[in-house]
Amino acid sequence: MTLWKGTLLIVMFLGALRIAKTCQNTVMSCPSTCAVASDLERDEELINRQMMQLTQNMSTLCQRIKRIQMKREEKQQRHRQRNMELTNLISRQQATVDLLTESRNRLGDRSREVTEGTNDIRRLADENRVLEDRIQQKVVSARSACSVTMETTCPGTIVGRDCAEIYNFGGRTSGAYLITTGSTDVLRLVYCDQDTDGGGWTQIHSHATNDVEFNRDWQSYKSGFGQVSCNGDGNYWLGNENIHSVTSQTHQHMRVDVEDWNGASRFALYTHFGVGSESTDYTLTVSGYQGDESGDIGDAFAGHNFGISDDVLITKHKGMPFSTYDRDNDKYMTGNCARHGSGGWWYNSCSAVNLNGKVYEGGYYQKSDTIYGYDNAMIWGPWKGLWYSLKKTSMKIRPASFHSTVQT
Ligand SMILES: [Ca+2]
Repeated sequence: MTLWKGTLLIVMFLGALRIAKTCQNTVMSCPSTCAVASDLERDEELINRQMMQLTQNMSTLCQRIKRIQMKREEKQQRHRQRNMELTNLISRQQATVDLLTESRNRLGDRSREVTEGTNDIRRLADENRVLEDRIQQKVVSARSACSVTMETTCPGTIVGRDCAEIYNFGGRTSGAYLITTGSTDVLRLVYCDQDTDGGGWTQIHSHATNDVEFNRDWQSYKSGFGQVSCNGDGNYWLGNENIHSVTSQTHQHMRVDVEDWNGASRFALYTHFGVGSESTDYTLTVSGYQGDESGDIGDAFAGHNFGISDDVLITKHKGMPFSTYDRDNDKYMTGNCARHGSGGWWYNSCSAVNLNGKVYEGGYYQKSDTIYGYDNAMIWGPWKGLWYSLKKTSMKIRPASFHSTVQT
C-alpha cells in the first residue's frame, strides 16, 4: 500500500468515527448510516493494526530515506574531497609549469648573456690585435730611428756594389762597409765577411739577440732595418729591395751560418739564390743545397717532414713570396704565418726555417712561451726542430763568379 492511500483511509475512518459517535449521542433517524458506522467501528481494530503497520512502514521508509540521504551526503563529501584534491593537483601542476617556464626564460636570458659575452670577448680580442699591431708599429718606428749606426772603428772607406767588389777593390778585412744598391745609388751599410771561404760575402741578414725587433711590417722589410756591427753579430735585414737589387745583378751563391747554444756551428750553402722584385712579392729562388762536411743540417728551404706526411709540401719555402704580418702571402688559409712566426719570411704553411723569428735564451722553448701558440723562434727545422731557438744566424750572398775574379 502506498502512503497516500493509507492517509486517505485514515481520513475516511476518522470521518466515519465522528459520525458513529454522533449517532450514539443522539437518536439516529438514519439507521443505514449508523449501521455503516457500526461496521466501521468494528473494523477499528483492524484499521489500528493497519495504521501501526503503516506507521512501521513509514518508519522503515524514513530510515531508508535517511540512509540514502546519508550515503548521498557521503558521496557528495567524497566528491567534494576529490574535487579539492584535483584542484590542489592542478594548482601544483600549474605551479610546476610556471616554474619550468620561468626556468626556461632564465636559461634563455642566460644564453643571450653568454652569447653577448662571447661576442664582446671576440670584439675585444680583435681590438686587442689591432692595438698590438699599432703598438708594434710604434716600437718599430722608435727603434728604427736609432737603429742603423756606423761605428768609427769599422773599416769602411771602400765602397762597392757588394762585398765581393769591395774585396776586389782591396777591402780584405771583414767589417762594416757601404755598398750601392739599385739605380738610385743609395749607400747602404752592410757587414762584409772577407774571411770565410775566401771572403767576398755580403751579409744580408744577421740575428743574434732580440735587441732589434724583427716582427715588422712590409715597408720595413722592403727598405731594411736593424743595426750593423763591426764583428758580424749585428741584428739587421738588408732589405728586400736591396737584396733583389744585388741578386738581380748576377748569379749569386748564398750561405747560411747557424749556431746553437752549445757552441756548435754549421752552415748550408746554396749555389743559386735570388729574390724577385716587389711585383712578385719578393719571391724566393733558392736551390743547389750543399751540406756542411762537419755535419749536415739539411735543406730546410726544401721543407721538412716533422712527422706528418705532407709536412715537406707545406713547409717548402722555395718559390714562395715574402710575407709580413700586414701582408699575408702565405698558403696558410686560416691564419697569418708572419704574425704567428714573429717576423717576415718566405712562409708556406708555415715554415721549416725562419731566421727572423725570436731568440730564446738557452734554445728550448714551448707553446706557452709564445703569443699565439705556434713556433716563433729563430729555427732551422731539419737540424734542431721547431721548438729550439738558434743562438745566432746569418745569411750571406756572393757572386758565383767570385773566386775566378779573385784569382784574376
Ligand atoms: Ca695566411
